[in-house]
Amino acid sequence: MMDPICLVENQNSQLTVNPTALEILDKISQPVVVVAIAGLYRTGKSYLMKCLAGQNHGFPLDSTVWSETKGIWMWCVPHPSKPSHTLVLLDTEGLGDVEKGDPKNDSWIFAPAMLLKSMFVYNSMSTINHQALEQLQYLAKACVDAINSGAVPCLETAVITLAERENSAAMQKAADHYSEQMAQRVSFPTDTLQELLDLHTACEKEAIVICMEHSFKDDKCEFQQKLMDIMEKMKENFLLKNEEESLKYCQAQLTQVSEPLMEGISKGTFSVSEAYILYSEEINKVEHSYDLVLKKGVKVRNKKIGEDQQLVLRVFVGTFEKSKMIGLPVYVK
Ligand SMILES: Nc1nc2c(ncn2[C@@H]2O[C@H](COP(=O)(O)OP(=O)(O)OP(=O)(O)O)[C@@H](O)[C@H]2O)c(=O)[nH]1
Ligand SMILES: [Mg+2]
Repeated sequence: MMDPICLVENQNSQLTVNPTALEILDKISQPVVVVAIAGLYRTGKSYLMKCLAGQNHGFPLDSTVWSETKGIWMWCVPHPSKPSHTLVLLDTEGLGDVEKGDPKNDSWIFAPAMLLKSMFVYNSMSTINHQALEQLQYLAKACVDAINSGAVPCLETAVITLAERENSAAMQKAADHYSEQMAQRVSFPTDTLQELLDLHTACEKEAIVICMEHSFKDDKCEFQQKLMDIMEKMKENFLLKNEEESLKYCQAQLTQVSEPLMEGISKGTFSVSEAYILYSEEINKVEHSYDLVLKKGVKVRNKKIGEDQQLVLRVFVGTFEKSKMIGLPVYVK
């Protein structure tokens, strides 16, 4: 169990948050009950907090008449009666210490304690006296005024900021999952476009579940919609990559299967009288070999010569038809 730690420091009327204390709060994954205590100085607040924590040691106590606790101190302990809950105790600097001079100091300490707590204890010695009630009323008013003037971030703003931070992180986590899974599961090029679209749908579903699990108060599904837009853009890129990979593969295969034809051309095989027959035979062989190539992907070959010029194997037919280019096209389905 940790020792108490200063959460908000108060030095020369300047409040600063201790980053180490924030890290401790960040690491708490259990639900928390936050109890804050305020009241006049030297009235036993720290002592009461120590009793709530069920400890013999804890927040600094002393027997002088000067205020001992400075700023806001935090103590995280297991909740004594709620299993799997953390009790966060916030002990505040004593109010009304004339030595501190500026009474504004009191409301600056009181306001964050009021904002952070789920239960607030106003500590008063013996019976609750009129002065204590007036003090509480004054402080509550000062706190509300500060919130309204924007000087202190109000709880609603804090919740919105927190939700935005959590939801952005949830969206990023989900988008990362989508791109990682797509990269892992898709073997480019896919045999069909549908195969790729099916994988996209599966990864998209998983990403939405992750986003919903980690988001917080995304009532209007704004972050989920942003995630959908991000994934749509990523899908377009995967579709393009699939086409590029298929095209590359087809080109390489076509070059390979047409090697004998190209060799025939360079040897002048088609420069004889029956060149056209020989040439047609070679073209048929190329077509047949190319038909036998597996897993060509989304780019496939059109058997009709000269229809589409997406991918063209151009052959120069020597003396048979000087300067005529004949295309063997491949096109997108
Ligand atoms: N007799 C008696 N002494 C107490 C009681 N509560 C606290 N004390 C003592 O009073 C002194 C001040 O108590 P703290 O708990 O430090 O008071 P505090 O309100 O936290 O003081 P600041 O932080 O300075 O505002 C300490 O010496 C305590 O041991 C109590 O109920 N009875
Ligand atoms: Mg104290």
